[in-house]
Amino acid sequence: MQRRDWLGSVLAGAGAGALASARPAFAADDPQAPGSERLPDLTIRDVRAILTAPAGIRLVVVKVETDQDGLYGLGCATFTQRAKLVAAAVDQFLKPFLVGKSPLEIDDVWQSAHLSSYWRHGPVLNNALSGVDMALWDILGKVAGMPVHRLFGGKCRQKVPTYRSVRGETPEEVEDGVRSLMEQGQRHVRIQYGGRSGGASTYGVRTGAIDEAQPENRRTVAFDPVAYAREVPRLFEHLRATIGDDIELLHDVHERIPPIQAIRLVKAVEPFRPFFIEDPFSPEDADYFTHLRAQSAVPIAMGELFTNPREWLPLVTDRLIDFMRIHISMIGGLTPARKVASLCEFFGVRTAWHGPGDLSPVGHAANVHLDLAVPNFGIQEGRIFSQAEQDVFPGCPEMIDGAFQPIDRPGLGVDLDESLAARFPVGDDPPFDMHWGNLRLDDGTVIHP
Ligand code: GCO
Ligand code: MG
Repeated sequence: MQRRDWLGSVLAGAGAGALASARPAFAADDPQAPGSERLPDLTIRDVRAILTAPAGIRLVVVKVETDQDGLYGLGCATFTQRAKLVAAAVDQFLKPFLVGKSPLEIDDVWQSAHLSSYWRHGPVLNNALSGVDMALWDILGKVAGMPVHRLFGGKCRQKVPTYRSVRGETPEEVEDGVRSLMEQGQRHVRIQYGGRSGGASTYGVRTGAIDEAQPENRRTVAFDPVAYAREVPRLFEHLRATIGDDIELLHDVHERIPPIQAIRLVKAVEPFRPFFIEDPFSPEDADYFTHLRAQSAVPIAMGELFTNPREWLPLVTDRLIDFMRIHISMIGGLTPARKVASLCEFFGVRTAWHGPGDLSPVGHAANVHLDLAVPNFGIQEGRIFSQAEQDVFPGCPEMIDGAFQPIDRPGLGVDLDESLAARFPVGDDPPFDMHWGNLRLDDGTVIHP
């Protein structure tokens, strides 16, 4: 029956004593009724972890295959520091738990898999679950012929503004980096200060050289929190003086300095109007946020280390942070992240999902779909994907003029070429990235990485 006729009959029914006789035109379980459940009866046939490192960073992607040939989903499960542990959790535990179940009962799969280990909310199991969860949203989008952002209610914006990072050993070096990103259309730039030798990451002021004579797992990176906390406000001052106000500046403290020094640093950069200051404290020191809030109006971003709702609930409901920086796979994927975004909406907190190099293009795509669909979007950490990444992951999010473009292909819109992925094998965990657990003060005290 044509929709028009169906409506006509309903209205006619309504005309003729609607209250008494508006019998529904279709029985509740009539498969012919418009919009009734005509999705295929699918089951999960296989769940597999795929490790690859096209940019030299260990990535974990989960592939969920259905019993319909060629219909599969991909999800990001990247916990780069413990990639092989996540792969084991997927292959040895989630696969036997999920094979034979429906891929379309997404939240039930999430809840049951989450509870299946009894002990929960850890980064390894959360990432394994995230890989499956994102893959199920990918499958549903493909079945429905819709991009995931449409399943989330459709676009609230036409593109996803991003920020990218620059670092340097001198203010002039950082200034050059900011200018080059501005030429590429970036209006938000994260500025980091610090040396890089032997793998030390983007953060902090390095005082000592790397002791190359030491075996890898005992090499330390020296860091001076006092010099760092003194230098960063000067960096902001230099950039405001040389580049001016026509750029949003962000900075990541990366939870590396004592909380009281972080409060002083945040207050010291306040005159230079940072867009946000990220991770001033570690999750363990979250009670300092009330003290910071009482002394400064600098926007605060927090969350990449969160794995448990107990970590973000009080910070959001007490309005102690302004940007939610969660790494979506660390909390279990899109299903919980959507709920966090909705919670944040009611407390004036905007999203700024974690988007580093140790997130696969599938994970970046998941960020973009959520960024397009939530009303309380703030900013997205972005990056440009290398040719190798684009070859291994056809459909990588595209950056134009500082913004990720909408992904309007069904599902998450990113695929994986497994034979190419195999050309970038992941080595043994970990090759002791220098500073994870080896960042120390001059007196040898180990500090947060
Ligand atoms: C960021 C982060 C990262 C992390 C990295 C850890 O804000 O992008 O702080 O750079 O250090 O993801 O593996
Ligand atoms: Mg960070």
